[in-house]
Amino acid sequence: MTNRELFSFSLAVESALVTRAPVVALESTVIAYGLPRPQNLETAHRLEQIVKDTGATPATIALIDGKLCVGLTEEQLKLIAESDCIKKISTRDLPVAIAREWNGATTVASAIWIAHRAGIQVFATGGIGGVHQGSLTDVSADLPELARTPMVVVCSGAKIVLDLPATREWLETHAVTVVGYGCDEMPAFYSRQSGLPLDARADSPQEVAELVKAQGALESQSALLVTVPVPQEAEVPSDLLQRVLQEALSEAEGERISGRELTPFLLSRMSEVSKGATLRANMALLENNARVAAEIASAL
Ligand code: PSU
Ligand code: MN
Repeated sequence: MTNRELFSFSLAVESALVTRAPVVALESTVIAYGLPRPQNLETAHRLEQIVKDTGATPATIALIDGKLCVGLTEEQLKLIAESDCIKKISTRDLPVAIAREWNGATTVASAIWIAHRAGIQVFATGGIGGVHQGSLTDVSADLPELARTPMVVVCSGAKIVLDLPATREWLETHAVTVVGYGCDEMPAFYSRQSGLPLDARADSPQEVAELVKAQGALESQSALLVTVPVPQEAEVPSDLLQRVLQEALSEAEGERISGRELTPFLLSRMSEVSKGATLRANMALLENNARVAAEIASAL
């Protein structure tokens, strides 16, 4: 294992890992940057509770004083949700964050990097990063990390602000198997439909567990991406979605927002313009994905 001194495990996560009980890793950029206050801390609590109620141990991941924390205390979770000095840490930022003892929230990329090395098999989030739209080439570090991290990653597809066909092609090229959980096309974050193909469909945690077993037997090095559609009642109608998306994208282009600021900017503008409809969808899909991930972790 990677140098243990870099890590700090909560007691609950430590004992679950020792006894090989089911654990679900959760990221923290969605808490610090993906959702507004106070819904962010409420959602973080709810996700942990849903994982527990489904019989698994939640391991929210973040950096505190430069330590790779796997499982947070209430105080640490509050710090990530409420402090103005939390950095967004992707994999490339890990050396700097450790050396300078930063507090930071982890993206999908850095959270799965940490979770895998901590011995966790299953991870849940809302939507993964991917290939961005627009004139500038911007590809989320989530994609290459998925291609080299053998974990089960439960999400609702890639975030709708992205170039979804290009993101789908990237996953295919880099041998990330994309499974639809109870669906026949790849979900599109706030929307249940994308028209994009899946590699397989699974209708139960046991079916996913069989795929994981086969991946393990192959010694595959890439993630199994389990994509779960947003619950029907929380889906954002497509005409509203297209309108708020176009508005957010053109504002970002006009204000020349780029780099790590881009995704948080787009998500928060869409929530404002849609009067909270995208925020409600985001919270609903995060909760649903945490539950599915806990069921899969229990089946493994
Ligand atoms: N899922 C959500 N909301 C989010 C994210 C995921 O529902 O805010 C975060 C994840 O942490 C993901 C990041 O890794 O957005 C992608 O950011 P970027 O495009 O800068 O790599
Ligand atoms: Mn980027």
